[in-house]
Amino acid sequence: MRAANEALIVIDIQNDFCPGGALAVAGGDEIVPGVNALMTEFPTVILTQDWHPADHSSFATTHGAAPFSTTEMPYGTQVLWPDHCIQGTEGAAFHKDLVTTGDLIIRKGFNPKIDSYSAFFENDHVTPTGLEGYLRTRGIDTLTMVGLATDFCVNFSAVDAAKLGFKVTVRADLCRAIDMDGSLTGALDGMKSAGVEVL
Ligand code: VGL
Ligand code: ZN
Repeated sequence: MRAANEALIVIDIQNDFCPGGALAVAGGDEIVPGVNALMTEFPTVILTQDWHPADHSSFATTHGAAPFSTTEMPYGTQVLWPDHCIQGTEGAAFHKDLVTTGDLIIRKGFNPKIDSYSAFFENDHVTPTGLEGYLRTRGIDTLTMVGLATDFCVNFSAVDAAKLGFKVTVRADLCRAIDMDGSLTGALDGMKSAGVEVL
C-alpha cells in the first residue's frame, strides 16, 4: 500500500468515452482492468465524472456547428464536441467493469457556460471544483493519474495539479487519447514542461 499522502485520480472512464460511446476514445475500455488493479495500491481513490447539462456550451449542437470545430468563448478557444456525458444518461455512467468504490466522485462540466476538462478548475482556469481543498485537508500531496482522455481531461488535470504544487505522475499506459491535430504530442510536451512525470 502507498503512503497516506498519496491518491489515485481516475479520470472520466465513462461509457461515452469508450468504444460505442458518443465521444469514443480508441481503446478507452482497454485500461479498465489495469486501473482497477492499480486502485488496490492506493489508500485514497478519487474518480471524476464529466457531467454536462443537455444544452452545454461545449456541444456543437448548441451552436449549430460541426463537431470538432472550435469557437471563441470569453475564456478562450473551445473545441465543440458531440453531445456527451449528459447528466443522468447511460453515456455519463462509469464503464460497467470499473470499480467505483473510491472515496470521492467529483463531477465537472455542469456549468452550462464553461467547459471543465480539469478536475481542479473549469476551463476559465479560475473557477475551482473544490478538489484542491479536499486533497489538502486530507494531507494528500502526491497524485497518480489515469483515465480518459490523455490529451484533454488527464492533461489539464495533471498540469493544474503540478501548478498547484502537487507531485504528479501520469501513467500513460493507463490512459488513452482523442489525438486530434497533434493534441497528444502537445499534451505530453505540456505535461513534461509543467513538471509532471509521464510514465
Ligand atoms: C473530455 C472532451 C470533452 C475528456 C471531456 O474527458 O477528456 N474531453 N469532455
Ligand atoms: Zn465533456
